[in-house]
Amino acid sequence: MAGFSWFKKKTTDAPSAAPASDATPAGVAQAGATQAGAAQAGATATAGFTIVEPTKPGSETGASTTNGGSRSFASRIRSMFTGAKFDAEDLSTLEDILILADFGVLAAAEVVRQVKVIAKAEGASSEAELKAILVRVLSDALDAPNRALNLDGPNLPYVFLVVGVNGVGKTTTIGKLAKWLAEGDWQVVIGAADTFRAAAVEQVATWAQRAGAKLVAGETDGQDPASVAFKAVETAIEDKADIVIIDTAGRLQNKQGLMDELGKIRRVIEKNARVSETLLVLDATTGQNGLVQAKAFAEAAGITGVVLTKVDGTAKGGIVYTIQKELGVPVKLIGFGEGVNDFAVFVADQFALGLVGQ
Ligand SMILES: Nc1nc2c(ncn2[C@@H]2O[C@H](COP(=O)(O)OP(=O)(O)OP(=O)(O)O)[C@@H](O)[C@H]2O)c(=O)[nH]1
Ligand SMILES: [Mg+2]
Repeated sequence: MAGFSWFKKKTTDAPSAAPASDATPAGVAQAGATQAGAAQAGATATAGFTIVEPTKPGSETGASTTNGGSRSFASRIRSMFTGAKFDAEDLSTLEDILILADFGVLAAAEVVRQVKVIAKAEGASSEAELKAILVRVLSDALDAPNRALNLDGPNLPYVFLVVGVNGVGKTTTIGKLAKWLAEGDWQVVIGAADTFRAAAVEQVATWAQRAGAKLVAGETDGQDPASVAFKAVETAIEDKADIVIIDTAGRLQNKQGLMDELGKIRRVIEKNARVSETLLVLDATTGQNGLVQAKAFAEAAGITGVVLTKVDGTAKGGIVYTIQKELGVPVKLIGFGEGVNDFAVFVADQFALGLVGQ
């Protein structure tokens, strides 16, 4: 099945997620429009905040040049078996490959056990047959019922809080996500609540412009991030916008003060709106350390979904399995490049196919 579906906004009073086909959204027809003077046009300063009005997304730079616009991501995942073969007679070699692919020792043993049981029942013994069984085992294990982004409920705006350690791809993900939602006709406001460094605001502003999203930023470095989140929600309510996405500063999971700050941001948002999603962004190349991060953020911030980024790099992907098994938190989105389109909804069977390399 295709790896990507639009959350096309319904034109009813109570918006809800309606994953449709891979149809090209209306907004895409606008590609090629110029962005003359877009950067600062419409920027206004109101009592301690800068609000930058969106301009129509154009054909500009962020677009992926690497995947031809295709949203299929199986081919972008690094196969576990590149350069490695396993012995169909002795599945301990498969177990080793799974461990090297970041499954962790217990998970690898469990996957091999299941493959063995099915292979025996079906009389499968060749490497190709066993790989096909492995795909089935992995895609069944990775399937989760609550995979879709929560764009439901009668009250707008839906607020997405995006959290994670430094440099994992939070801001890039927000840019991709905002563009994708905007193409599905959702009106998006981005809150630049990473006030830690000035460059962070510039970076998210560039993404907001690409995505056609309104940006709400603080006026001074180090401004209370919760105040920016509050203002972003307030602005979205005034605008009757659909979605607010809050960018936060990267923080190490063992820095208690910074983790507590996430609680404060959430409480402030909740004065006026509900947090629909708290998305933890994880860099797939960090392997099993991702689980340590996920546990800490789950505890401190109550995460509702994981975004796995950099799946295009040296990532091995097995961490997805461990996180879902151990935390019960679904991987909702994956990022596989730096371009605005290098982003997809996680689809278990595609991911399994990519991992096994079929
Ligand atoms: N290859 C690849 N690079 C990515 C991906 N996502 C983000 N990056 C790159 O990773 C780097 C960090 O991305 P950011 O979006 O700035 O990460 P961040 O989590 O916002 O970082 P901080 O705000 O500093 O904590 C940038 O160079 C991005 O271009 C991805 O899916 N694949
Ligand atoms: Mg950032």
